[in-house]
Amino acid sequence: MIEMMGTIQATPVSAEIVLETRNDVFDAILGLDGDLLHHDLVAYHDRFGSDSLVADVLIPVLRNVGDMWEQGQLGVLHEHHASGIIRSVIGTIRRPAFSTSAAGNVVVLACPPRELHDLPNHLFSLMLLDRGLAPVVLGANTPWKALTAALHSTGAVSCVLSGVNPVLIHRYPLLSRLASITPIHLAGPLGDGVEVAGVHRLSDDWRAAADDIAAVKVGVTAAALLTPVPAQPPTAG
Ligand code: B12
Repeated sequence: MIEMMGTIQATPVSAEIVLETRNDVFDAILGLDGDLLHHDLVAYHDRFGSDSLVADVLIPVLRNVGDMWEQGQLGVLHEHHASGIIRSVIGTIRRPAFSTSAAGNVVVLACPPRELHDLPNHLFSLMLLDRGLAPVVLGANTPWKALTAALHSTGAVSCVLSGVNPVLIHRYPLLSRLASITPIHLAGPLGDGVEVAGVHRLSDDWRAAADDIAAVKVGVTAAALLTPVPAQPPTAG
């Protein structure tokens, strides 16, 4: 991979390698082979970057794990074990936060109260880092008050909320308040059917979704530049 102007250019990957890696990763999950799983994911990331690791490999594999768990072909132990390893891989490959200046770049990612599926928060944060953004991941089960405080204190250009349950449908006043602080982006089934001004549904295509957040940042920055600075009152003397 090469780094250009704060964004990562990864080596293009063939469909064959993607399929092969998905199978290897899936086998490592079935075999509870944490070392192999960790190794395969880090090696793939080193060659092909975060977008491909997340969108081409991990999301399809996680979905498969969920389907097989539902059908009783795979145990809760596999789901827990795989989640733990994936979380540690994310920690290993995450570029140091200081490589991106936080000012004007922060995106807050969170799951609402009672939502424990926070891997998408962490995985998406890798893709945002590669787009020159500074993700702040609050993760699972974030209280609304804590989220509000985080949006104020970071001056976030966007807030991404994700989850598997469409629980927000009854929280319109709360969403409106959050959207008055910064644009809100909903991802996953959590966002189904929500229609609130300032609240946007992200695409299920992870690359398109990450590009949309990067575009929001550009829009917010441009708006700030275009906003006329109020005239200063004349100073005495
Ligand atoms: C890993 C996992 C867990 C881990 C979570 C670890 C973690 N820290 O995240 C643990 C073990 C904690 C867990 C717990 C539970 N889980 Co679970 N889990 C999963 C699994 C395998 C992956 C979750 C995930 O990351 N999904 C992300 C992707 C893979 O999901 P997807 O459906 O393909 O999403 C598509 C779009 O919606 C979109 N999308 C989704 N999220 C996002 C986010 C962004 C940013 C973007 C851009 C797009 C996007 O992208 C995909 C298409 O490209 C799923 C299987 C699945 N299909 O999701 C089950 C699943 C979500 N779990 C399920 C269940 C039932 C549970 C439990 C209730 C089990 C239990 N009895 O305890 C608890 C619930 C805990 C809670 N209160 O939240 C069900 C949910 C059914 C439902 N709709 O209610 C699923 C679908 C499994 C199944 N097939 O039944 N789980």
